[in-house]
Amino acid sequence: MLHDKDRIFTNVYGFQPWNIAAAEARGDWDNTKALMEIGQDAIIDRVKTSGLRGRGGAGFPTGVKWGFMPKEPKPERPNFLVINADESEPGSCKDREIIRHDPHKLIEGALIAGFAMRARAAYIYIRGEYIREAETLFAAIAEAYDRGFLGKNACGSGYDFDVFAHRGAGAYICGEETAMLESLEGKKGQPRLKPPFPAGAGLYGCPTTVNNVESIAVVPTILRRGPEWFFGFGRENNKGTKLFQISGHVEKPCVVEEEMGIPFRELIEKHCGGIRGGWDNLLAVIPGGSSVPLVPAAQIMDAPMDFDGLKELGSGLGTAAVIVMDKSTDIVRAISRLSYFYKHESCGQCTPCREGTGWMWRVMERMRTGDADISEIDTLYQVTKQVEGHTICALGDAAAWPIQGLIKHFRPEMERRIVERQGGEAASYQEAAE
Ligand code: L3W
Ligand code: SF4
Repeated sequence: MLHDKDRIFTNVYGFQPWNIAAAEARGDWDNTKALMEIGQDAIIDRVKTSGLRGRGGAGFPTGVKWGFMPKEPKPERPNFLVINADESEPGSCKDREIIRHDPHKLIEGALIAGFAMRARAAYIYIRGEYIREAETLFAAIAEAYDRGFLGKNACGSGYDFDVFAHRGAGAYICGEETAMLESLEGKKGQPRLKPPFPAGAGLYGCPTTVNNVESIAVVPTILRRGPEWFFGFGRENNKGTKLFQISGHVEKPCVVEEEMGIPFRELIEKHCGGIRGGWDNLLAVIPGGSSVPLVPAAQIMDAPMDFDGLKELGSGLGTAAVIVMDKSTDIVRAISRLSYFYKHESCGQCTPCREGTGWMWRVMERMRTGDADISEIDTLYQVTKQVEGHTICALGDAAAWPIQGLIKHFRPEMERRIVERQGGEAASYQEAAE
């Protein structure tokens, strides 16, 4: 169980001001120069030792990713750090709280991470709709420059480092790392084929690491408290603490930092006051943001909320955006609405996604109303399989997986609607859910 003293984000609810004086009182920017004096490779080694895995959805080991960056960048081809604050995943709202209330953790983390990777500068790409958050971020960066923490000889370390914030313009796809690089370069935000990965050819063709806000913001605390401290939380391969964002049909939706691997039931009981209408009223949960398959109530109860625990259930931790749905939810309509989201946000450059997302949404709408044919459930599933893994970026997979989860766990409900629409009889909605 995580105690308050173990929490990294001590101001996540904004009980104290975000400004630099309050941040310093919370321990941020405390002799950052000494942290940098550990040395660039030693910082990367400590991040590897901590077990930190990327907090943006994919869970790639952060220290390993940093290790891909050239150790001796050429002056004409500098290294860059790009911080992904384009938080647009439905259900995801943790990076917003960091930027609103604890922006200096992110900015100090940018300096340390950028220094470790020999980066010339960091670009923080912030979601366009985060207007107030962007204002806070710009102001916090200005404070850090005023204090000499950024810019030439940052923190008196002898290292020159700039941090720029860049506002997005409302496209979900710009949260995909290579679309973000295109967008930063002033082009249309469309994902690039990988490889090459950004570490080989990223921003302006230069070596670049793209990390999520939370991944960067935890780094100063990990270094101050020691990698073993962070490694002490969670299960093997799923270490540390994590911001969970719980929305939907719980008594008290919230964002909370907890230990990785906390069982679902404990997370909800401890921080959300339980399920609306009691545990018997739980229908299903999307545990990691809209891009991962749902998990039915019976399977999620005791599941460890981490990368491997949720993978074993055929789902994923993603950004730890936990969307809770009780039995009042029209589950087919909910997934159909997500299908519309992916259709709307597809950048359109590859055929399986451009055509497939529209096709899947239109069939899902007929599933919702019961106007489809039962045989189309299998056809729909086959189409999701044709999209999955056959596109340039993960948006195609993200559009396919929620539908696959629906078919896997709620096929009787899909069939019931069709049968009833045609005047027949079928199992009740509750029976279908079980
Ligand atoms: C060098 C290699 N680098 C992998 C790097 C790669 C990237 C990271 C992870 O998708 C998921 C997606 C969403 N050499 C490398 C290498 N890398 N192999 O590691 O890469 P990847 O491809 O596994 O994932 P991704 O493209 O980053 C992220 C899911 O997250 N998601 C949504 C997230 C939404 C937000 C948001 O709103 N803020 O983050 C939720 O589940 O569907 O599957 O850096 O370059 N050999
Ligand atoms: Fe664009 Fe979709 Fe292809 Fe991704 S999968 S590159 S969003 S068309």
